[in-house]
Amino acid sequence: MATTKVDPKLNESNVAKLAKTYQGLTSQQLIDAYRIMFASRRVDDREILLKRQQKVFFQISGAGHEALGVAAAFALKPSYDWFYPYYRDRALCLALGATPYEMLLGAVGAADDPNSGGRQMPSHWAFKRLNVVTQSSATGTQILQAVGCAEAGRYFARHPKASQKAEGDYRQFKDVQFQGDEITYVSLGDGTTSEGEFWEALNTASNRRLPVIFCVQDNQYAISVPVEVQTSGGNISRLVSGFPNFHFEEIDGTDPVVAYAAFKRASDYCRAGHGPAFVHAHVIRPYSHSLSDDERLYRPDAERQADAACDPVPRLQMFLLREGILDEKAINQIEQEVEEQIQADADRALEAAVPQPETIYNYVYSPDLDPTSAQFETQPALAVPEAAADGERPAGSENKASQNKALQNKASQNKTMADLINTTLRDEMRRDERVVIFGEDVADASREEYLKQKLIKGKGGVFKLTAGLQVEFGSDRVFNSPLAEANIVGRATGMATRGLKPVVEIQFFDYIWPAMMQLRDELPLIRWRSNNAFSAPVVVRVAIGGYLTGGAIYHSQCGESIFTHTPGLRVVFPSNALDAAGLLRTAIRCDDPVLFLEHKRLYRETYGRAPYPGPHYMIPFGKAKIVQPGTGLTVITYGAVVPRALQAAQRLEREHQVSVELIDLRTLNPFDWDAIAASVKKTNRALIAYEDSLSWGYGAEIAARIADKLFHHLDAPVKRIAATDTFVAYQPILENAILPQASDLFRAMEELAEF
Ligand SMILES: Cc1ncc(C[n+]2csc(CCOP(=O)(O)OP(=O)(O)O)c2C)c(N)n1
Ligand SMILES: [Mg+2]
Repeated sequence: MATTKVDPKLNESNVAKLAKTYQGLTSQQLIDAYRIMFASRRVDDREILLKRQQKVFFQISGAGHEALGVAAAFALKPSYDWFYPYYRDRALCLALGATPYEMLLGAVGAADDPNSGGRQMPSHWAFKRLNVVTQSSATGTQILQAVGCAEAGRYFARHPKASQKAEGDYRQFKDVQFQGDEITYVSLGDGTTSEGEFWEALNTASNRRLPVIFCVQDNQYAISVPVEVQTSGGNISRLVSGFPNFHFEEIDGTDPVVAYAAFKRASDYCRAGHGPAFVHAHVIRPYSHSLSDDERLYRPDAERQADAACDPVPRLQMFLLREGILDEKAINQIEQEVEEQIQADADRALEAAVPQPETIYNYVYSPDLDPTSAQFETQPALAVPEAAADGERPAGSENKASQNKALQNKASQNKTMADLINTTLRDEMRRDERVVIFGEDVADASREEYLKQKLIKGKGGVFKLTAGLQVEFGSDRVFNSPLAEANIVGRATGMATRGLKPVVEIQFFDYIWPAMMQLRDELPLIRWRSNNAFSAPVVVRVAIGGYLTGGAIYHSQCGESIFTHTPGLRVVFPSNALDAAGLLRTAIRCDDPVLFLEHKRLYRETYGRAPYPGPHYMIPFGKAKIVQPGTGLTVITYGAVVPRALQAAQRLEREHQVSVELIDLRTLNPFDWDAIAASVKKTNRALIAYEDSLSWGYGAEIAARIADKLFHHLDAPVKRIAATDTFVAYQPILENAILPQASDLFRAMEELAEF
């Protein structure tokens, strides 16, 4: 918020006092603080009024937290440091430079609301120009993202060339700015410290000595649940005090002088590179949790009155009067100016244009780079030697002709899907210094001295997909995460928001669920909910699927439709080595978040091996592959069912002379409806085959669309074949019965052909 210099005429007798400072805060800053804190409270009050008049639709206040927010903003630098606030941080945002008008635009849901363009509730802050990053309503998801943000700042400081713009991929649209001594601020309430992600974030910030200030705003309640129920012993400071490398503060957050001093010490510590800081601030919540809550139901009057006695706004007013910094007249003048401004801002916000319904699809995906476009369509290079891809020469050979021949022979060797994924990762890391890889066990060895001393070979992933990458690119770019899936996706989201390209690995699809909040409520939504102010084009590689003979319940799961049901997330599921290479490259270069599903059974399968297609081979998303053309019926499938369906189709042709058109979708979101429609119009019969359990699976949507759009072309009901509605069992006899086999597919095709 623009602050007004105090008019010395306001209080001529006290000019001398203005020179005095309070823990480093000047009198002028305290006057500014009062103006902002008062404005913050009055914006809350105005919104409450508007809510009662049904002119705004939700209200949550920053009341009681104002002194803390202003103090943090004064100790930090807008547009330089980074901010992951939460909904009580109205005063912080105003002190960083947001305006009451912008906030009121959010309250009415105006098209020009800078936070979200009317997509999010009010007080879900995002101010791109101030480095205030979009936040959600999910308590605690911002904390790991803040850690990732701090990691990105450090990465760019160490790899400044990585920040450069480049044409032809997401970097063209992703400007990077960083400062060598920047800090990331993240705040949360006392209740939110109960979320696991809070602890995961503290652990990583501590371990990596990251410049993050964690600010816990402890108003003693999480809606109606008091702090002693959330936090064992009732004091979060006590619980976190064992984390190494931290600077700790526990303060009265209703006093701006005390809070400023604490944030100054914390920020000095972080800027100097010592590690993170933890500011535990005791504040009050003089209004109920939100306008949907009535705290009188669970807080007696006496407790509420005790809170009110610590209200930071009247407290600062008293302080200014007592110190003779302002007199009553000057205070009245400030308050009147603020009131008038907010009245004018509210009137203007109520007149502001609202978003148009036809804009709802804007920014679900990048408006700049379309991964379905021809830009992502290249041909595999014929016999490109892997080693020559980046100009390397094999050592020790003078004879160029024989050298080339040897390389070509090598290149024409068929590679597995695992090989080509590894090679694609390597090529892209060479090409783009923003690519970083992390996850569980993905490094060759975290104890890199073992590698340097050549004592060990290195691991590089439980399936060895990332083998050799740490050795080639260093531990800054390829490293192990803790065993914590939310940690992986949350940090990656923060990093990508800053312009890095994290290509992270979830070791088994079966264990993706701790990351579900990040994968559902955060990563795919960063762009849409901020109305394109922010984006996070992360690639999440996941080993998926069964047919493993003994994989059992927790190493065989599919479940892709859970993610194709999430707008904003691209979902890719290749069935062979060449497609994996081409699609992974598109995933890495594109500007959207991508869930890249790699079938474990296909990693080293003989089916679908291919020569190395060169370092630029790409396949656009949304383009199916006709595995074999046919006229009798259409089979639509993907992943490990493709080779099984092919086997069944060949048998059908042999035994019944029915030719099957086999479609491998390759990408599930977007998916190639045109290919499906063209085929079904030709064959008039459709079978959708997938490995996941039958009901509510991916095939349900395809079947429904065919029934809806192609009804008049059908000669038979649309059929599905999939796993049983159970999990996958360990004993191979059971596994075979549960997962769709070539024989099941054959029978389904036979039945459909005969209908
Ligand atoms: C993950 C999640 N669970 C539940 C909620 C509903 N909810 C919104 S705010 C809130 C209480 C938060 O309390 P606290 O962290 O102490 O912050 P405060 O509101 O007191 O500042 C709850 C339970 C939510 N938004 N997100
Ligand atoms: Mg609270």
